Amino acid sequence: MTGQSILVDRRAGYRTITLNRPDRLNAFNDAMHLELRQALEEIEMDENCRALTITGAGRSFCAGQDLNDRLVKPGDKMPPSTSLAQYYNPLVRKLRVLPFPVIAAVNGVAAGAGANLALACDLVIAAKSATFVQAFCRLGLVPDTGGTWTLPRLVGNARALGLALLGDKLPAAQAAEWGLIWRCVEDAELGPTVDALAAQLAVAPTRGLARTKEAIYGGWGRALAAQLDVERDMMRELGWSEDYAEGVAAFREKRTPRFTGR
Ligand code: T3D
Repeated sequence: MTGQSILVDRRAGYRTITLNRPDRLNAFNDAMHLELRQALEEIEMDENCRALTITGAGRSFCAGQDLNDRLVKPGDKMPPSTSLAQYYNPLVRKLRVLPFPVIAAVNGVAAGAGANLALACDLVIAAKSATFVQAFCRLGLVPDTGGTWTLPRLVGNARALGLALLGDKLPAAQAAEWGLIWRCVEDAELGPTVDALAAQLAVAPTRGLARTKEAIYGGWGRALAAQLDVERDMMRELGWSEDYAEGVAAFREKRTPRFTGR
């Protein structure tokens, strides 16, 4: 699918979504939300898609909500926003349940909901020149798109609060050092690194990876004893999978496995 606000590129075994409103630093308006939602629904239904990358056109990853859609005349009251219920929350939920890994390729500034969209992805790779900005505090808002949940879990309360209360730009290298993201690479290396990773994931045992992300995210809300039960149940299921049989056979035959994702 090729829309105006997002571009979807079909690669061998994976798809790439590019947020495509570069003149607004890829900030979200309703049209972009709707196109993204439709693309994700189509991608989820595609059995041949085993990884997804999300990036931004131009010099930004995404600047969050398009604030031009929120203009009010001086003295007017801002109408209550429905964007979280309508768009951002379903978007995060969808990314979390997609049955394959999602990579954020953060090519430039990621601000507000754009920063937390990146952090809602399973792997975040950022260009060295990219920055992460919890811009909400400059507007009198609270970090959304999962930010209040994701940030303290990734970097602890001290850093989460520093980022959320001050709204400073966090450079990608520091984000990687703090464990907020998986990797920071030279700008010219971002595309090739992410493509190689997505291609690697597209031939990986996808069903096992889907259960892995489900177990790790779900585990944040469970006690160890309950998590052990989850692992047991998932292992029982995956023990019958074609990919497990293939993985064991390939190991014994000292060859590269040919995983199908089943
Ligand atoms: O109401 C609701 O729906 C609630 C939900 C809220 C979710 C949110 O995401 S709230 C947070 C919204 N986002 C922001 O507050 C970020 C605003 N942008 C910035 O702080 C800065 O632009 C950046 C730090 C992202 C980048 O700074 P810089 O200096 O590199 O670029 P710039 O010059 O500020 O921006 C370039 C252009 O993009 C500029 O337009 P112009 O002057 O060239 O015509 C700027 O206005 C535009 N732009 C940047 N961010 C947004 C935007 N236009 C609309 N909405 C934006 N969010």
